[in-house]
Amino acid sequence: MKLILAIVSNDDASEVSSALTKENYSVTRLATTGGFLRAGNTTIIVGTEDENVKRCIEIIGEESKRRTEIVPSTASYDVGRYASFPVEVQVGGATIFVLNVEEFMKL
Ligand code: 2BA
Repeated sequence: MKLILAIVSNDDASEVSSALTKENYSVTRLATTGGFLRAGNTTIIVGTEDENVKRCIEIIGEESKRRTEIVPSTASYDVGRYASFPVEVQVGGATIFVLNVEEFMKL
């Protein structure tokens, strides 16, 4: 058995967990914070048999693809004057750890 820890963006967390649940994976979601950006993200925990790991990672990848979005940004160019312009930002993606599970029990 394996334990999969997948860190995904908050925007993708619902789609990832719904898609996993639909394919009968048991899922736990934790609200987490990235150490570098100090922004919220979501850690998804899945315990599953070895033969299901590949499909689980596929689903996470499908629902959290790294993509570019255009967002409005504001810059100050003079005292009290601001200009708004669109900037491209990278969103999505997943950081995944797969761990061996020594024991699994439900009491
Ligand atoms: P990613 O590498 O895609 O990582 C996204 C989030 O995944 C991270 O959020 C962190 O919460 C988690 N994560 C990634 N690698 C991990 C690991 N080896 N162990 C535990 N958790 C891990 P943040 O820490 O806020 O990082 C956000 C993004 O900032 C990263 O995206 C990366 O592109 C960049 N970054 C992170 N650390 C950096 C550093 N020391 N220098 C430059 N850029 C960094």
